[in-house]
Amino acid sequence: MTQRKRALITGITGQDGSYLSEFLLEQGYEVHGIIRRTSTFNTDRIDHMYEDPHKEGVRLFLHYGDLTDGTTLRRILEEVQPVEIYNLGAQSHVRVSFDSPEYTVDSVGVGTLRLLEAIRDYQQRTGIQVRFYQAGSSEMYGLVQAVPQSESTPFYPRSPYACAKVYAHWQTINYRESYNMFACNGILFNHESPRRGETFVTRKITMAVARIAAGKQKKLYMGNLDSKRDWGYAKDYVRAMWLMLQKDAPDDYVIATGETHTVREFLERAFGYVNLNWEDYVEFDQRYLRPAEVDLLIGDSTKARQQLGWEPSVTFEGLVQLMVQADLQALGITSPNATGTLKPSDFATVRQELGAL
Ligand code: NDP
Ligand code: GDR
Repeated sequence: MTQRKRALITGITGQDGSYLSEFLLEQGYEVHGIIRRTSTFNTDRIDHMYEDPHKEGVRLFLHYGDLTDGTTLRRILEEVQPVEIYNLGAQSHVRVSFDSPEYTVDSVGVGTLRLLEAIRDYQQRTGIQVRFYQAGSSEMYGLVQAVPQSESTPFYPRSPYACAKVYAHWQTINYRESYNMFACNGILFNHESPRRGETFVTRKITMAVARIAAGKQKKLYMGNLDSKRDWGYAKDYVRAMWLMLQKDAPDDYVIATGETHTVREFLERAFGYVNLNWEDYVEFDQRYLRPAEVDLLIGDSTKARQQLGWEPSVTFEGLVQLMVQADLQALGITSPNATGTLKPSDFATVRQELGAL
């Protein structure tokens, strides 16, 4: 019998970690994830996959660790003996990285270095080849140099988070070239889903739309509405991570839809889905502005499309709809038909049930 492929994921409790785990389990992998000890549970996104490890045939295992703790990373590597490692763990909020720059750089930048060093020693000692994926970001492009942004566009990072990602990107290339490691950088543009963290702009908007429609919220406070992002669907993007590690040779790839929209357009479409006018609800609050902003992101993923056979499956309109629908459903509101928009009158019953009328 051939042994199952074993993958290790840092950041397994995050949006991408949860989708990637599902995907790898479907592919027959044994999946190991690193989680952080917290005083309240942080495993909501993966609870549906988790089973008692004492049971026969279990293929998802969790280990306590942290990217700021190199000793534990080494110990987990020895224990798990993975053939693929996906480094998704990060303090991933750009605005927060201005408040907490040292910690952000420690987890995102030095954390990647710790993991690469652990892999280098592990490979040298055991002779086992490990394939490594680094979760790079379109934030690395920062101040616009040229559009659309491709693998050859220069970086100009605009936040502690983005600076740390650039460092991790170049360390990954450096380890590939210095130690012949199979190490790939994905340069992923924004990708969203109903599992997106609640303080990122798309999810903040779709949750507010559902709550406003249900009469549970009156206003939505936002920052800069002019910035443009290339938004895709997270499930499509984790497939690209895996595809990179299945190639004969390691390389770096941009993953993006090639379309860009302003935050304002996202608002228009999300509120429009429930037939509300966003301007009646949205207020400005400067605490959501960043000291330096990234104005325009639009990715050119030709290389990934040609060499990995990757394509996005969800349009901007489809993404907004599926996120609003999921947040409405979470409040017990279901759309009368899957494609149509909802009228405010459709929410009357729900409002009544919630005691909001
Ligand atoms: P999330 O913020 O949803 O998840 C981040 C994960 O990292 C969580 O599991 C979190 O654990 C974990 N984590 C945080 N700090 C540490 C640490 N010190 N040590 C170990 N783990 C830690 O991010 P996404 O899933 O959206 O993104 C995944 C990766 O891809 C990140 O590296 C992000 O920077 C990058 N990226 C994301 C893009 C996007 O649009 N989503 C685009 C491009 C890159 P906990 O649950 O305990 O907080
Ligand atoms: P981003 O995502 O910074 O692109 O990083 P985010 O959703 O936080 O912001 C997108 C844009 O919206 C503007 N904005 C607001 N943002 C938030 N969070 N809250 C607000 O109230 C608000 N109002 C306006 C922002 O200024 C920004 O221009 C995400 C993260 O997932 C990173 O980890 C990842 O690397 C990049 O995407 C690609």
